[in-house]
Amino acid sequence: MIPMKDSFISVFQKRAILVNVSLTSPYGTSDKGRESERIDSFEELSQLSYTVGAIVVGKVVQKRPAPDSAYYIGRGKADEMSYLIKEKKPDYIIFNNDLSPAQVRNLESVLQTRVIDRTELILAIFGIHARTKQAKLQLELAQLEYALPRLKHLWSHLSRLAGGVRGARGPGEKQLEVDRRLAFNRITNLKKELKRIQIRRKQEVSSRSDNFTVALVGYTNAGKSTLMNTITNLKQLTEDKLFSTLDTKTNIWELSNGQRVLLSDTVGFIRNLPSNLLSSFHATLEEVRQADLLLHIVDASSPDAEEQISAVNSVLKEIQCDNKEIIIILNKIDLADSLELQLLQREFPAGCPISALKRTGLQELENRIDDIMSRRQRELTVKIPVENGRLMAYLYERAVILSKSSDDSSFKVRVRLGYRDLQKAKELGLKVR
Ligand SMILES: Nc1nc2c(ncn2[C@@H]2O[C@H](COP(=O)(O)OP(=O)(O)OP(=O)(O)O)[C@@H](O)[C@H]2O)c(=O)[nH]1
Ligand SMILES: [Mg+2]
Repeated sequence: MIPMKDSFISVFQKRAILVNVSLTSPYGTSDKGRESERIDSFEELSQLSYTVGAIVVGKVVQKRPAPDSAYYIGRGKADEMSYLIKEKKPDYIIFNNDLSPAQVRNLESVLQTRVIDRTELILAIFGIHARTKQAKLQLELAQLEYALPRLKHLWSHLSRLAGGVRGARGPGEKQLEVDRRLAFNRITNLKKELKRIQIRRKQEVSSRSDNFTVALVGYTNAGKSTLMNTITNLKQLTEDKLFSTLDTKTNIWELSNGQRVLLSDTVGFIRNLPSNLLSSFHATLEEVRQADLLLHIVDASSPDAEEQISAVNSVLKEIQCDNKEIIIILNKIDLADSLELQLLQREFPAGCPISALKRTGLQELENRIDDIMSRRQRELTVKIPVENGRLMAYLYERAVILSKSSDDSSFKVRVRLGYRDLQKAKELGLKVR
């Protein structure tokens, strides 16, 4: 048996000390480093911890040029933390950084407290919110990939719990080997199953390709689901917590001029999203990949709005969606500080200011989408019964006819036309095959 399930944390109502190490290289940091630096890391870590229900009893910060290879925070700071731990008696130490299995092991032996890194914390949040089969499978894959290099550590951790003896030895190498093989097999099976889901998803999405598809993307908690609910009258979960949505929901959005758009809401992004999470969630992100247009929802009331925008752009690049047409939506303008909003608008002049909650700015957003739809064209082959002269006349007027052939009862026509005209043509009886 792989000790996976039990060893994944439940931090709910547990006492936690938060640790944030800022890496401030005197020689300059990488772009990713700078991005992490500017976002209010502690605020975000607190929010992540709040989302899993932890009770924060202390905070520790450290600035250092590079992580310590053995302890990440450095041995001196780890010793110093022991005093705080004696006083606050936390159940967990939560790091805002990703730690190697060895660093976790070393820290736990000095601090005598369970240490959780950023990826494990995010996995715990995903664990709370994974409801559909697909989200659960994706999560299990990400958990296994995270746990595999840490199996030995998890085992000794479990045997400690079971035996109550600190430092008890883990399983023999043979047992570990069996577990590794089991984990590998499960990973292979999960990947196959998810690939099947992704292919099915791809087919489903492309079977709707005669519709103009729009996907909501954005930093977690920016207001994607709220916007989706507001404009499509859906009632899905929106919460002031991170990663409320873990799957994709698609619904019809009928614009006020009668145009119909398929709108998808999906999982939120975060800076330094663990890469195995991103690759596990490929099936969920299929909608984003195939969308005709992305709406990038930004929480304009957040002091970190600009950094969040660049974190989302990095993820879009990673999933090869950075060359898609995108409208930046500056949401929560009802909350935003007016000066900060002005600065943001200067930085993103094409940004569309709205409040999803108060329903303001939505008409302008619709106009922008309608405009893009009228410009965007697609090619398709259609069969038109000879007696449908109105449709044929409409296509001659509005579409580019690329080729045409006929038999006794119908015309077979290859046309290029705008999405907006496609909808009207459908009303006249055009059937897309
Ligand atoms: N004041 C205000 N609050 C908003 C607005 N839009 C969303 N919110 C709030 O922001 C919080 C997060 O909204 P969600 O819609 O769940 O955000 P999300 O982007 O779907 O988040 P994840 O699914 O976690 O990625 C909720 O408490 C919403 O009520 C807005 O325009 N104004
Ligand atoms: Mg959501």
